Amino acid sequence: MSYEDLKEKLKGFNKNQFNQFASDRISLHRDLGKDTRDSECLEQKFRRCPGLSTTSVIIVFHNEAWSTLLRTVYSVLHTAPADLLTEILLVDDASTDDHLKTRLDEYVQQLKIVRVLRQRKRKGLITARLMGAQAARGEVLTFLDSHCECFPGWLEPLLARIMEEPTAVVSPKITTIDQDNLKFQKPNPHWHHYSRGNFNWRLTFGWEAIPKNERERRKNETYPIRTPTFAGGLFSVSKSYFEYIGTYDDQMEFWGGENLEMSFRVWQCGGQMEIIPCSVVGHIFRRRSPHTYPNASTTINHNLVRLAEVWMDDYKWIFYRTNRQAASIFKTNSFGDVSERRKLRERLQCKNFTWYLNNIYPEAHVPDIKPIAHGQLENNGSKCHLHVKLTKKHWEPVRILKCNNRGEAQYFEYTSQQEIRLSTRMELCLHASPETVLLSLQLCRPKEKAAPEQEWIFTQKKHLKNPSTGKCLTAAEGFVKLSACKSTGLHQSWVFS
Ligand code: UD2
Ligand code: MN
Repeated sequence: MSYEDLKEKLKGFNKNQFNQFASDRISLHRDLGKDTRDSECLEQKFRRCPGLSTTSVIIVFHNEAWSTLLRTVYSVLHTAPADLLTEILLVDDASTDDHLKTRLDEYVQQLKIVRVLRQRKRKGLITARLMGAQAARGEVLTFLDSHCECFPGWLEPLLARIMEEPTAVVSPKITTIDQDNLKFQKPNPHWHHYSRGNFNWRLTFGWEAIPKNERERRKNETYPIRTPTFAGGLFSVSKSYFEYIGTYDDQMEFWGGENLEMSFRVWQCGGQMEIIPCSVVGHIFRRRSPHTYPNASTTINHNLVRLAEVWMDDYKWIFYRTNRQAASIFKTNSFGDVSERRKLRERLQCKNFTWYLNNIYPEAHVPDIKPIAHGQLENNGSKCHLHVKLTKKHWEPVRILKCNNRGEAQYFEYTSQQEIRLSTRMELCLHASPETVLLSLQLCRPKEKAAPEQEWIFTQKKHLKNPSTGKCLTAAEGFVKLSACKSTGLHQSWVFS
């Protein structure tokens, strides 16, 4: 690479958080090659017109690169049967890049069925999608992000499922387009662990393997996978069902949370969220978001508090304990008015969140709504509080537990199963290793009862005693360790403050 090329590559990466330099040099019409889906997908037949409903494809964007946006558009045009595709609506969320203005308008004119709509003021993807949905003329709405590519045969299985079950909200299997080299990860028939969506108590979306009962329910690969939540960017829904079920919460701003809100709402109000593995669409996943907007982290929490207030009943307290900024948005009542959304829940006679957890996501670990004790874990002898330095990797055990007053205040909770959980990382438990005096925070292993290393008895002397080792949590020179329980002194005396 010349110096100039290198400069251009870095600039593209900074702006988009993917390799725009590479994208700009790949054909807008690239062929993804041989259809590698499961043979059961290839054998499926679909009735042509009149048969499946027609769809409007809605793509919202904010300052998307030209090549990725247009490759998304062409990919839809090349893969969707013409008689099923009413139009492609590109909804601009007030982009500032020049190439997305007149140049885009003029370019898409030659494509006939592609229209550009513009949201004047930057309000985010939620209201932009609503604008697209309102203008859409197809019977089904199909949403895509602005950096996707569709694998052959992706559209028919989505539309067929909606014909069969009009209350289904269906997502394709989302495959990765590599952010560094734009390589499209093709479906592999030996994938047996088709993943589905979940969430944790910080209300972040994640992926997981399909549990056994759902694997057994599905007779073959063409069967929909029932999913507790969806990623939210790529999906089809009947336009009339989308309206019936309450579209989106239009007071959610910019980015985030709308996918969980819709997942809870659809399930609780009688619909279903599904992933159709015969439908495959690629998406460029990025490490970081390239978007800027005022108070990014409060915005997401603002959206999350809105959804918790409407859909989660008392389980919202678990979320507020794990996310103190959300708790403060709740306390100061600064999440806006949710009365319309609550009325919607009432009007549709939706089930409660307990029903959702028991029936749709019984595999979820549900912490106590009210733990036995909660707060900073403070030592009565050295007056220090327990804290840990967390890594980004949530599955990594934390070895160094400190007890001094330098670290930020962290909250722990003492659960009804006698574990000590870190409130902001509810999956991490205080863990006594019998072979060493070391303590660590490790993934909690709850079954009916806490694992022996993770069980702590809060004694009358305010000791925290691990019965499997018979030892007590002890503050010692800035750290904590396990040592023989003593009847005198305060270094083993703890309080949740
Ligand atoms: C994921 C979803 C996305 C949305 C989001 C949570 C997938 C593959 N992606 O985002 O659809 O549910 O989680 O809200 O499931 N955009 C705007 N205005 C903005 C910000 C973004 O129009 O202020 C557009 C953006 O150009 C893109 C889409 O919205 O087309 C999603 O944003 P993203 O791609 O940056 O976020 P992603 O994929 O992490
Ligand atoms: Mn995206």
